[in-house]
Amino acid sequence: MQASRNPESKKICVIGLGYIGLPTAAMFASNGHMVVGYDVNERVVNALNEGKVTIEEPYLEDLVKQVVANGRLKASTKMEACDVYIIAVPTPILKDKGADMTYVVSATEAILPVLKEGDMVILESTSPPRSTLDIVVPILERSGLAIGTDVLVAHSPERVIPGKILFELVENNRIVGGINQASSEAGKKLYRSFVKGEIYLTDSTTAEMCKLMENTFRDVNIALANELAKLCTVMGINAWEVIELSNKHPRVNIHQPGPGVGGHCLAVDPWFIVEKQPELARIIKLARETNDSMPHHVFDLLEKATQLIEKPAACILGLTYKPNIDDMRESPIMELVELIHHSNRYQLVLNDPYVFDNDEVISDIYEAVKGADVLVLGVHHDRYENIDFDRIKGLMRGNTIIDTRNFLNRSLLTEKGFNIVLLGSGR
Ligand code: SAJ
Repeated sequence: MQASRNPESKKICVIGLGYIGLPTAAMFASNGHMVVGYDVNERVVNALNEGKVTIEEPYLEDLVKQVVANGRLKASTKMEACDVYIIAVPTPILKDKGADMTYVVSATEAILPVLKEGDMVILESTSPPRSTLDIVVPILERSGLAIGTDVLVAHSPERVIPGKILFELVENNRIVGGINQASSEAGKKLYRSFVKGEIYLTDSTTAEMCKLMENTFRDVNIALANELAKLCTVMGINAWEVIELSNKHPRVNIHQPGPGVGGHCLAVDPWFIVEKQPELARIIKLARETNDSMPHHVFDLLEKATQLIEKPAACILGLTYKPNIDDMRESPIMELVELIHHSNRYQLVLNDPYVFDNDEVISDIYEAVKGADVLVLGVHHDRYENIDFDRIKGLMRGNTIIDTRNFLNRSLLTEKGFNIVLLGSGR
């Protein structure tokens, strides 16, 4: 790998080539830097070196192909000396709802043998408050270098939404929280190479808390919508209408109810705050529990709709954690699938245009619905917009559709003879 002649150009190592690390690596590589993507997974490394990506994200493969072909990005399972190390490894949630920081620890330890004076280390992984100070810095100190002067350290949380990652990496505002002013300034200069949004400077612990609170804000608001949905169901009101009309108020923005909250962010990050202050983080915990209850709520709707059928045949449309992506992480629909299996009552078929590696999935929707007593619309993929319901009607054994997203045209389908059960509606 050739060093660039541009004096601002750095040799950057991005550790962890997942949903965030890979697009970030490609972005730095296409903006004047030489990038080494480090990952312990050989499959990911080999694929990248062939210009292929292992995740589905619009425009990513084209960008990766380009920067691999022009030699600005390569991947390796071996750590090599660079100027900047960006840690973008997963921080999964443990059974007790605490953050599993093992990957952050091993990523930081992997840097140690090659760390030298003048380097910078940035933690991008979503982490509980004080992780940069209490986990990353003490490991780096084992190098004998003066952390904060010889080596600068910052936390700069990723804030991009799957499906729009490349756009949001550039356009979103960014926070850089250094362990001191020099670290913050250096981080800002680095991200400026591709970020067009504002870059705000703060300390590392504040940056960690900002990231967690952004996702918590969304999770709590979705919980409020889900609570409203349950209330409306028993009170004979339509929650979707309540939300639409309430949101006409200039200072109200009620979120959308649904079958639950998935993904590796909203369903996880609030727990990292609860972990630190369980006595104080009461609304945050209750919101998590409310959203986690939604697959059970949908299961109850299903049970009610099929109570007179001995061995009901159910078909679920949409399995991913949100529409138009292939990401199954923490998908509430998979939790629903578990509940259905556990009940031992149903014949179950799954359908999702983005999911292939599941034996229960029948890709052709018209095959999948054959003989079904009830359909559950779990995720509103755009590709479901053109479903031929006249054809579906002829293929199903029953006529009930549970719509968990207010996606279907209820009056039209009722006219066609379907029984539409809408989550959040007591009407
Ligand atoms: N959902 C609802 N109702 C809503 C909005 C979302 O039920 O009104 C559900 C979705 O169906 C999905 C889940 O919430 O299951 C999460 O989806 P999302 O689109 O809200 O967010 P993520 O998890 O894909 O990405 C979030 C984003 N955070 C915020 O918008 C504050 C993104 O900017 C973060 O970078 C990302 O988390 C992350 O990596 O932390």
